[in-house]
Amino acid sequence: MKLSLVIPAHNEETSIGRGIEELIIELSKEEISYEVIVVNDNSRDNTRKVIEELSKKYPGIKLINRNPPNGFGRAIREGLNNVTGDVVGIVMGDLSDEPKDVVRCFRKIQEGYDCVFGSRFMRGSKVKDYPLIKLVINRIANLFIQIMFLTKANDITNAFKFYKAGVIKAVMPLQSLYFNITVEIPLKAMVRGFSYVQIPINWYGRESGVSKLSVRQMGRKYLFMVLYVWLEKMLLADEINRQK
Ligand SMILES: Nc1nc2c(ncn2[C@@H]2O[C@H](COP(=O)(O)OP(=O)(O)O)[C@@H](O)[C@H]2O)c(=O)[nH]1
Ligand SMILES: [Mg+2]
Repeated sequence: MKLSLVIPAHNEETSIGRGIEELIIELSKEEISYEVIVVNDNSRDNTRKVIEELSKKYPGIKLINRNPPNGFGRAIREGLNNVTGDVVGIVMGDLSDEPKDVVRCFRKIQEGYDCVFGSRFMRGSKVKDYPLIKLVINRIANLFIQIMFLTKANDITNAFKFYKAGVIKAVMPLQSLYFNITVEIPLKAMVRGFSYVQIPINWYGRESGVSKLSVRQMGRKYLFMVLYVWLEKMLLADEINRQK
């Protein structure tokens, strides 16, 4: 099974090079065949150069340079449209995720699950330097999602998730332009009946660079996306009832 990693990047020159190199070293050690698709959104710093240099050393790296308008969701979607692997993982470019967790998620998919969700809030997880306000909003938002979708998955808003390639095809077309894509993909996969498991992961707050996620700007977009997929779920349930 080949692993395709999609990494969105916007002004990450200080961390992305080291992050990808550590990731690739771990994947090589585990003898996992891979491609790393970096989707760069018009970074004003040296992100592009850093990736271009690194891809000379590691041909498994593919760089996509997007044209404006920017957007986390737009970038992820473009990355997903270009994957060629059997398993797709979404990983951040700011060193927030651990290479070992990438391998663990990939192994879980190999066990047979359609989706593997990394959770920062389980026994065995470790979270470092998560801003307090974001943390509180995160827990409330995830509780809301858990109630709406009757699920034990308690970190749906976390982008760090892995899918069989067929799941990604089944959730298309995606609508989100921004960070709300982090809820759109897993919720749609759940509603469509794919199997999933969550495993504890470690997460580290960024040591350099600037956070691009503004909860104030994104809150409404997350809410609308959760409601949107919830309505899809209701429609599907209604259709199943009609056929009975
Ligand atoms: N391509 C692209 N990547 C983005 C955009 N916004 C954020 N990212 C990347 O998405 C990842 C997560 O963003 P980050 O700022 O760390 O969010 P936070 O951890 O929630 O504060 C990082 O790798 C960013 O470089 C964007 O508009 N386009
Ligand atoms: Mg981050």
